[in-house]
Amino acid sequence: ADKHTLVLVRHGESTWNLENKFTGWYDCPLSPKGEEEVVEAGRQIKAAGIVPSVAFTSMQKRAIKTLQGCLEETDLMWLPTTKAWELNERHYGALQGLDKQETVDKHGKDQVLIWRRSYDIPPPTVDKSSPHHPSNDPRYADQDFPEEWTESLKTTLERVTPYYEKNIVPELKAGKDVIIAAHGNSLRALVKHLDDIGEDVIAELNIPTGTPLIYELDDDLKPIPQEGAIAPLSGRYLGDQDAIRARIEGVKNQTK
Ligand code: DG2
Repeated sequence: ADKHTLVLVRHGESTWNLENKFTGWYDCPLSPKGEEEVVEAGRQIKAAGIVPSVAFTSMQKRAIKTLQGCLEETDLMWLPTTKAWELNERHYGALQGLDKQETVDKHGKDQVLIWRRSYDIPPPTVDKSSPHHPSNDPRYADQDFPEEWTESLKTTLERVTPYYEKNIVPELKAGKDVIIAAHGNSLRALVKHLDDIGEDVIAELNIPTGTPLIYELDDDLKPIPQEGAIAPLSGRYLGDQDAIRARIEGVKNQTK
């Protein structure tokens, strides 16, 4: 039977990850460390002998640059690449631009954890008067977003999953191995779907920056559990497993 390889990679550390700010759809670049992480991610993909034949990313430069870094190291910069807003990070509503720790000091860590990790409780909304509302950004000119905008993991999943089914599944079924460079929460939504992870369990899942996550899918595109996978994921992270666990803790500890 055919095996289908799907490479997922959260972008390398961004400047706003470094500054510990809620980012969402704000288009910040990679930090210098993030630039290094994506080169390393590309090297690991190459060393694992993985050769994707089609690529997807979001409309945000931290993911686009991450994809380019991976493709540069694997000498695959020519790959057909689709940039889709549906793979964007979860919009963080009125939290975008705020310091994560200051927000804890103001609202308490329980409330902030609800905003960061609950399945269906969204952060407060922005309206069209905010520079963070997508109607003020020309890249979304073809889209119509509600007057009051924010996203929970649930509503993020409700755009990531249909996009995956409609645009990425056909490539996998055609025998192509796929690489997707995206974001902490858009990838949490995608792995929730792939591994059928429950709402309580997904709340505990943090995805590290710049670390390729390799899924092998069967003919029905169900994940085949990989050796070395960290539950509840069936996919395995490439690289030093202790360093990866430390990176995962780092994401969690952005709000203490
Ligand atoms: C981070 C995730 O998104 O933040 O929007 O601040 O993956 O694009 O860096 P990313 C953000 P948390 O949900 O982990 O707070």
